[in-house]
Amino acid sequence: MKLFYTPGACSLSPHIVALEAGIDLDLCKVDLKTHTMENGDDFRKINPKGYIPALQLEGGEILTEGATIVQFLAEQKPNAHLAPPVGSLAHYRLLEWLNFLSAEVHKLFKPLFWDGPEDEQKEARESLVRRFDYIEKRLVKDYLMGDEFSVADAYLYVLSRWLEDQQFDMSRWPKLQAFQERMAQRPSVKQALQEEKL
Ligand SMILES: N[C@@H](CCC(=O)N[C@@H](CS)C(=O)NCC(=O)O)C(=O)O
Repeated sequence: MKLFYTPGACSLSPHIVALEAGIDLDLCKVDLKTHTMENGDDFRKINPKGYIPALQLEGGEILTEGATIVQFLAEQKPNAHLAPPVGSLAHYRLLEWLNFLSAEVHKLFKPLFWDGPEDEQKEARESLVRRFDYIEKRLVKDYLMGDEFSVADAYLYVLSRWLEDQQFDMSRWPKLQAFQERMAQRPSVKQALQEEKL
């Protein structure tokens, strides 16, 4: 399988999950400003939506949307226990987290990364603080779903790195900081950061 990625962007989450699952990935870097791949081809031919991540499956089909890709990867290797069994309540808890991270947290970074108008940036920063205050309260155990790592943690880790990039005061969220340190110790995270040259 091939992952279309941009270093440090949301595609880092499926990259980490694939390593956790023991799935070999080819990596293809995408420049988001020009929408081109390393060979100069237009990435929009791969994903007409124009954004990463995109996963090319063995048969050539393209799967998009980070929250979907990580579930797909987890289900390829059920013995890696990266997601609870489909149909269990825990599975819906996982979907609840993935949807929250995607729709209510990830999107808020957009005006910050793409230099949106100042008032939009201010509003996004205030909303992000509220969202991460909520996450901080819910991080009562080592990981979002409890004692065990799940695919939602890879997503949260990537989003929490962006807080640092955007100079948020991380001391407001000590449990999140401890979570980041815990994640940084995982071999999958070390390897993904190294492969993305971060
Ligand atoms: N809904 C998509 C959003 C992905 C997304 O926002 N990707 C960003 C990088 S983190 C991107 O490629 N932005 C460039 C663009 O939208 O043109 C998902 O969750 O996978």
